[in-house]
Amino acid sequence: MKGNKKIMEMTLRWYGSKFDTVTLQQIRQIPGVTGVITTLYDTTPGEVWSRERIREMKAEVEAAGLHVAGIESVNVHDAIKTGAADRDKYIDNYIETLENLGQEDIHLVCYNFMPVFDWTRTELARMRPDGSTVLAYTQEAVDAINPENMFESIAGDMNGTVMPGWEPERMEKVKELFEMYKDIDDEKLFENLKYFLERIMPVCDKYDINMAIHPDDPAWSVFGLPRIIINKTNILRLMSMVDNPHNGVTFCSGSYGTNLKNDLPDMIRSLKGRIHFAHVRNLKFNSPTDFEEAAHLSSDGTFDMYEIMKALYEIGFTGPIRPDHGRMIWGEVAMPGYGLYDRALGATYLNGLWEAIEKGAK
Ligand code: DNO
Repeated sequence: MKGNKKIMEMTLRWYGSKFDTVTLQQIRQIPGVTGVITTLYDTTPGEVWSRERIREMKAEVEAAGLHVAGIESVNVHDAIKTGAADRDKYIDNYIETLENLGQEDIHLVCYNFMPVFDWTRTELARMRPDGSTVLAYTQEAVDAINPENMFESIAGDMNGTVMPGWEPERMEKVKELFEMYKDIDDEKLFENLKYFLERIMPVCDKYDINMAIHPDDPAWSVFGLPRIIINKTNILRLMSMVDNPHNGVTFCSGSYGTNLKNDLPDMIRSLKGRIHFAHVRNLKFNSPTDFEEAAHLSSDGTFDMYEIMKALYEIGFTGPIRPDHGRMIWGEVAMPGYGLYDRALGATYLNGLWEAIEKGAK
């Protein structure tokens, strides 16, 4: 929301001044970008965020002429995901964080319910014909990893770096985490998610906080772990399980799009009123289990980006939207997927599509 009028708002994800190579001043100069999506980066899942810290974060962003359009993410503790005996303690903390965010006028929270790993890629810098490098995934590479030596082999594959989306403190205790999830199947995970959402809905209703679940990426089970936020059937099931508009979705085209059976514009239309946040990016498939993250432009990848934006426009989408993983171009050195240049191109392209769709509809 910008001012009092609800509109689609172009934003960029920002990793905070301590970690990000991209500055707020640079983001401010991307035409049409008015907000950032960020989080408190030195907190751990399960911890209560204080109002003071939230205020500091907002003040820093606002001093640069931008605003905090939403939080990505308030991570969910594994005790909640696994339904452990102490989950209520962590849910109480989550509720307190939501309360503090609401009191500081923040109304969008993106989160995920993926066991152990957040999004997973197997290459951080695959070279494309134009010399840019991109994140890529092959199922063969995942299948070659022995889950017993998970941390070592993943760290090795990535030259000692950790995936930008992964929470390092979770990587260190990966074996323990696998143990926690050993009796959790899809149904249990659904149940635990429902329990969590039912408990947090009252505070979301009170402060008008939109919860926006991020899909699992890739949209299938990896390393034998259950994954449920993967397709239309499951996401609609979740929407009706807790049928409150504050129980909503981050529509991420690049994550749902990993499964070519997912019809993205159709999914968007079926989620009318429940999409609170959109991540829009393109993928290029070399085979159904080998894909790379192309430029945002339709012609560079597999998705019809015009149809995706049109579906969002047609359902009356009014939340923040952001370009997603960008290619590394023009010699930029940044966190894989999260440099400035290609995401700025992405934002501009998406804004162009939106303007054309909006004007064409009049
Ligand atoms: C990847 C991101 C994800 C996302 C989380 C939400 O680039 O979209 O890491 O932030 O899954 O909790």
